[in-house]
Amino acid sequence: VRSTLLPLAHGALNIVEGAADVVLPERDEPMRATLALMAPGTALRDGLERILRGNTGALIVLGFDETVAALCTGGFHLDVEFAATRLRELCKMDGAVVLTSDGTKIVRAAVHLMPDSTIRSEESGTRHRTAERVAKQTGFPVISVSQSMHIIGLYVNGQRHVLDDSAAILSRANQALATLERYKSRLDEVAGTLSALEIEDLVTVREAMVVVQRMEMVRRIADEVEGYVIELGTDGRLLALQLDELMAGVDSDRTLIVRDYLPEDLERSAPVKAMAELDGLTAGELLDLSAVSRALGHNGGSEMLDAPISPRGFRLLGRVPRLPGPVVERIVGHFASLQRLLGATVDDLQAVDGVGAARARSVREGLSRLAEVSMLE
Ligand code: 3AT
Ligand code: 3AT
Ligand code: MN
Repeated sequence: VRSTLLPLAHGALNIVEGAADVVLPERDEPMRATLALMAPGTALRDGLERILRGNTGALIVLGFDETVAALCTGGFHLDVEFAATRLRELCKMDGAVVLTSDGTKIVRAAVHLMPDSTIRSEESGTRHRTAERVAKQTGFPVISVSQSMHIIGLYVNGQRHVLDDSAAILSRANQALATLERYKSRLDEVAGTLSALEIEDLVTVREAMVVVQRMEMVRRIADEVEGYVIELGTDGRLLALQLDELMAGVDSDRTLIVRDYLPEDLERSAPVKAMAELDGLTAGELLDLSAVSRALGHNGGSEMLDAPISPRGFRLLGRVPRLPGPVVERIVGHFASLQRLLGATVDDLQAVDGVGAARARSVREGLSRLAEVSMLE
């Protein structure tokens, strides 16, 4: 299951089809999906906590197929609903427990796992070595609960993750959230400046790219907070609300600004490609405005950053209330630049397909209001 990065759909203008699919690096997704499955509040986590408290260890494979079956010796076959108490009892026995990958059924118990011993493992104890190897060999996540060290470890996708208690995660999450707040207020500042420049037609590539850059920084730190939210399960509810509030509209604005400033062609895939390029920038590249503008397809030397540029108007039109996505498309398609749109009369606006007298007036008023507000800033 692919979880989308941020569950933030606050009236997002989903203008670019598939844009919502452009998420941060794929590599974290199996890890996050598994962390969600074993987060506080889930039955699996309850079972793991019981095992820790009961001072027994555990070796649990999250998934069953022929590959897993081939590694299993001994033990016995079960086919029962998962229950935290059942898991605890079964883990009192030596050997491993095998669950279905959604964690809803217990398939095998007390099995001895014999993974390929040539698979490299950094672990020392037999339990943890086995966990790491089985995870690598089968591709399924494997959980180990250490009896001697009292920790829950997760092996997935070649990574190892030790589960922390919620208090420790929350303190890291709150630090990340404070950073996010700072980044977000800086983003709001530069975005406001850009709006004012757009209205006066004084934008250079640099000012537009600063907003894109700040947006990426915000999204990246938000992604980190999102990871904590997932890991915290029911303990992360408040954090999720704060994150939601801070990130309202950021993703949809990202699509809009990219579409405003893509060099020429607006073929359907261009914005999606540009956003994938932005996702691919390293932290170092992100600090370099030339690299950011190259991701959007503006090639040229550093003097290119000082070149004037005009937006198409997607982002500012997105600020006009109650304007459906398809209408925004048609209006921008018709006028092709924000300046021409700002100069349009109600009559001009009515010439656009699907824009009647009432809507033309509300767009006209909305734009005038935006212009006034940004002059005051
Ligand atoms: P006890 O009768 O409880 O001592 P057991 O057969 O129940 O033995 P366990 O599965 O509890 O055995 O394993 C106990 C320890 O034996 C764990 C590990 O340190 C060691 N051990 C088991 N199998 C191996 C192996 N293949 N290679 C090295 N050490 C092993
Ligand atoms: P602790 O941190 O002590 O819990 P460990 O890596 O030191 O883990 P041990 O060698 O003490 O592991 O083994 C503890 C138990 O782990 C013994 C057995 O119930 C289980 N175990 C170890 N290897 C396997 C295996 N290959 N298949 C199934 N169960 C295993
Ligand atoms: Mn041990």
